[in-house]
Amino acid sequence: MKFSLVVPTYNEAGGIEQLIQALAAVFEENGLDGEIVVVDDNSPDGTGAIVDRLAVRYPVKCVHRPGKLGLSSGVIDGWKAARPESEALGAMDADFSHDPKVIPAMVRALESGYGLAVGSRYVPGGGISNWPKRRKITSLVAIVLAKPLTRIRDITSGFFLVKRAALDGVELDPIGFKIGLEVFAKAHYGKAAEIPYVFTDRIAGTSKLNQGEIVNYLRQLGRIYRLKLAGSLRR
Ligand SMILES: Nc1nc2c(ncn2[C@@H]2O[C@H](COP(=O)(O)OP(=O)(O)OP(=O)(O)O)[C@@H](O)[C@H]2O)c(=O)[nH]1
Ligand SMILES: [Mg+2]
Repeated sequence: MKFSLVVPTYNEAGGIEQLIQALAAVFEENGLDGEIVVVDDNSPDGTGAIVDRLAVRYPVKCVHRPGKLGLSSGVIDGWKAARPESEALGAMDADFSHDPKVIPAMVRALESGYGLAVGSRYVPGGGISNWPKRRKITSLVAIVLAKPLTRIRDITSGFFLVKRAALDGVELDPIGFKIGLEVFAKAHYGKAAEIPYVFTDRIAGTSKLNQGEIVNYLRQLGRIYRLKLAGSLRR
C-alpha cells in the first residue's frame, strides 16, 4: 500500500538528514512505497533547504510555510500536499523519538484490514526511555483526560498511519500538538492496531513543547468533548 508520511519540522537541521536516510533505508529494505513529506516552517537553522537538497536522492519533498504555524496544522497541510496515489497518510516527529523500524509493521497492519496503525508506548513491548518523572506524569494526565474519547491506549501519540478514506469528510482541528487525538477521536477507521515502540529522547535540537501547548491541548480536548456531547462524533 502506498503511503505518505508527514514530518513537521522547526529547527531540526541537526538530525533531519539522518532521519530521511533512515526512513529511505527502511522503505527499501522492506519493499515499501513510502513518500516523506517534510513540512518546514521557515526554520531559521535552514532545515527546509537541507530537505530540498535531499529530494534528488530520496523519496522526500518539502512543503515550505512562511513561519512557525504549529505542528498539527503542519501535518494537515502535509497531507494536502501528499501524492494522490497514497492510500494511507501518517505523521512522525523529526527528532528520532519515533522509531522508523516500526513503520513496516504499521503498513502491514493497514494492508491486513486495520484502518489505523498507531505507534504505541502503552502496549506490551512499548515504553519510554529516559523521560524525567515530570514529563511522564504530564503525559499520563493528558491520557487520562482524553480516555473517554477513544479506546486507543497511546492517545497522545504523534506517530501513526491512517487510511486516507477514513479522513473523508472529517474536520480536523489544526490547534496545538496533538493531531493524533483529532484522528483517533474523529476519523472513520474501523479497527485500530497499536504497534509497540520505545520512545527515546530527541537526539538533536531542542524541544518545541512549552506551557502554551498544554493550554492548547486543554482547548482541543474541550472542543472534542463538545462535539461528542452534541452527538456529532459518529465513529
Ligand atoms: N512545521 C512545524 N513543526 C513543528 C512545530 N512545532 C514543533 N514541530 C515539529 O514537531 C515535532 C515534535 O516537536 P518536539 O519539539 O519534538 O516536541 P516533543 O516531542 O513533544 O518534545 P521533545 O520530547 O522535547 O522532543 C518535531 O519534528 C518538531 O520539529 C511547528 O510550529 N511547525
Ligand atoms: Mg520530540
